[in-house]
Amino acid sequence: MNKDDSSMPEQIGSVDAEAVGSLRIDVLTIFPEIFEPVLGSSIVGRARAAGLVDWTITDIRRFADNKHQKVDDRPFGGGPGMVMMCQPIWDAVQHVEALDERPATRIHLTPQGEPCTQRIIEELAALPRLVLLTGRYEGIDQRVIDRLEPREISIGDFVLSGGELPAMCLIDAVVRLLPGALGHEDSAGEDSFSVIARDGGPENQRLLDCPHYTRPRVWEGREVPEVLTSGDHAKVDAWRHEQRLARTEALRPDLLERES
Ligand code: 9D3
Repeated sequence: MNKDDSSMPEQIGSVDAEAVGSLRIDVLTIFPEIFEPVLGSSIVGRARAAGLVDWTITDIRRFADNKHQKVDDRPFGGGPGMVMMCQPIWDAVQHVEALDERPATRIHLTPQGEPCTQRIIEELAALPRLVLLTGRYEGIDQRVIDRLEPREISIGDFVLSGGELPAMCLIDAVVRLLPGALGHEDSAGEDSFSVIARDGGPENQRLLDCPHYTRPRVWEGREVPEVLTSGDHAKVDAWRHEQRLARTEALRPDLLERES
């Protein structure tokens, strides 16, 4: 378990993670226990073991100023639900930011935020440090948001019960872009939504991925497209690019109109 305050970058083999510019992420939440099982697995966990990223998960309740560890209260003006109070959140942010001298980019995961895109993820992956603030209940008292001035990000126009899953989505998307995080170096460049620069041309569009096939060559009477078994790599590349364009035109024409 990676507990709060255990934030020293690890030195793995001969690679000094600090020297190559590792990413530090601090998450503030009232559900700290749900992060490690997800983040500890797969690419993100391996990236941490390799020293490319480190994170701390901090329980906002630690900063409650009352013995009941209460961090929410009833909304002024009435209405259903509860609102997260200013003081515990302010104190938690001050605490985690003091754990490291690198400047932090504050991010509040909220349904009101800017819809997340791969372009935003790429921006975040270039930063040294992220502090992610996740809300529960009806949200966070606006005054502490106004004082913290975080970047506000949503993961899409659907309603979740809190910002924890969005924070984990963001961390997964950012960490897999860190140099060395993926086994196959080219994998990230061929993702759906990644910028295509084919033949070094000016094309700067985010396309959907092409279809993929593996053995057997014939399954239940269904054959793999012949070009993929031809051994002609140039033809395979051209076919894949056509498939990406055709799929994007058919399924997501909005991606072709929007500037990346
Ligand atoms: C159902 C309550 N809504 C008002 C009628 C407001 C509301 C508050 C808090 C709705 C959802 C949430 C919890 N969601 C998040 O914190 C959240 C979120 C999301 O719900 N969808 C997409 N991205 C995000 S980022 C954070």
